[in-house]
Amino acid sequence: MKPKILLVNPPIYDFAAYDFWLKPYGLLSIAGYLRDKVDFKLFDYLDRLHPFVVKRNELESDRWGRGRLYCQKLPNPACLENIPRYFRRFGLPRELFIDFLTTQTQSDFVLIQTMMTYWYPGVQEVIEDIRNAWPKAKIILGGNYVTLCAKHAQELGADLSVEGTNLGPLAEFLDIEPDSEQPAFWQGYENLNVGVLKLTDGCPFNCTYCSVPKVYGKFKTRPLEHSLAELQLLCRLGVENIAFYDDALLFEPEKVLMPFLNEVLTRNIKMNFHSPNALNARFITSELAELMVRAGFKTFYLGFESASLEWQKRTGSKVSSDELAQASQYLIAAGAEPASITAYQILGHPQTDSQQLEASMRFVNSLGIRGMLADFSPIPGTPDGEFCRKWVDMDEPLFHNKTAFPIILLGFDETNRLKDLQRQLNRSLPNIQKH
Ligand code: B12
Ligand code: SF4
Repeated sequence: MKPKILLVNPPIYDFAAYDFWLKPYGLLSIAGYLRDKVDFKLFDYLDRLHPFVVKRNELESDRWGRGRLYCQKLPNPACLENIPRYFRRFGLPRELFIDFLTTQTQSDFVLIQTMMTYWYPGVQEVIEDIRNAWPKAKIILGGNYVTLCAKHAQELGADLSVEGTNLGPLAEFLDIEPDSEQPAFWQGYENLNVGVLKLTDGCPFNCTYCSVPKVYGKFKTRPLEHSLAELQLLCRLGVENIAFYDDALLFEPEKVLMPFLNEVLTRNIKMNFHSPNALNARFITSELAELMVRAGFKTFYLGFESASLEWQKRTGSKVSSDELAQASQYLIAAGAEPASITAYQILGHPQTDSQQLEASMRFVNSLGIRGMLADFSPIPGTPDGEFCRKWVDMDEPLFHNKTAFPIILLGFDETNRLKDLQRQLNRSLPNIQKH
């Protein structure tokens, strides 16, 4: 008999959360690798097509499949009680999961996705409910929080924590050999309108605030046929929007992104593509911009962070101001709407003096594209995250919270002033729409 596995994407405990094409892609990929050898069930607390959410039409999706998550207000956690923002629990109500557990046959294993390090209270909640309802089930955690805060995660009481990308311990624990040629288990959803793809792993840069180089090692491309098969599966399931979760999607584009997009055109696949995880403007040539627009890219999020040369050099020189300007021009010339091009800039980075954030925001605005402040989350094990021990206890992941840290560093008034300025600058752009 096949083992039974329940897959869970936990609720989020945070000051803010929005379904910005959020899918538990690590968990679905693992389930895909085990397909046919296991009986799966999926409970995704963040699924906005779940009947509970669909009934509340105030949570409708925007034209690219994003939208607000159902939420309930909570008191701030004790260590963040001085942060003057409302703390909430985002995702399906806890009772729905408890009902689900009491009406289903027990699974042998429960695989839980972990994501942002400071979202661990959601993982804790799920573990508690499973231990109460299904005491015999073996609980397995994997993903970003487990990888970055391994010691902390071990204290949550799971039976196995799969750190990083090595699936050996998982295969051994389940006694099943994963088949990494298989696409992710998208069939776990009854209704699906948004999918995710990842054509590459890792990144060739070494930014001082980022964990990717350490976790993934050398940049590698994934087999093109694998990604195309997964794209076809998503098309068959009726998906209209796909977000790329790559860290360096545009690096060596002739090896993977360009052949992938050429196939999309050859096969006449109509899909809206998005890049929420930031593209590197350095690699956008006029040819690549034209291909991306023609093949269906609708939104372009570019990682910029600061126009200050000193700050750029200090943090890894991933992109320069000229490269951002050039890339914006190429994208606009290729037919991208200027309002669909957004440059992210870090708010609350510890080298705040050299960052010259306000001047950088004005520079982005002068290019005629949108700016977006990406609140800084200090990550343990990175040079900048370790430096933040000066202000917060980095061994308590709640202090990595991206809403809290800029307020702790810059103060509430300064944080609000910069956010207001960003809104004003964006409103000053002609024909601006929400993208
Ligand atoms: C996609 C992504 C996002 C998406 C959202 C993803 C989601 N579903 O929530 C978007 C673009 C919205 C996003 C936003 C942000 N992100 Co982000 N994001 C990522 C990214 C690129 C991938 C995460 C992911 O889905 N991994 C899973 C899959 C895709 O990876 P994989 O390699 O195939 O997985 C393998 C293993 O990890 C393992 N595995 C993975 N999951 C599981 C689960 C189980 C059960 C098992 C057994 C194994 C397993 O098996 C897989 C196969 O080998 C990571 C960087 C990275 N490369 O990990 C940053 C990362 C997680 N993000 C980060 C940051 C900083 C942010 C932001 C704070 C940025 C900002 N300032 O706005 C925001 C926060 C949003 C919020 N509301 O708080 C940080 C982490 C911060 C932290 N403290 O945890 C990371 C690590 C990047 C970095 N800079 O170092 N992000
Ligand atoms: S370019 Fe992006 S993914 Fe690569 S190291 Fe820098 S921040 Fe991380």
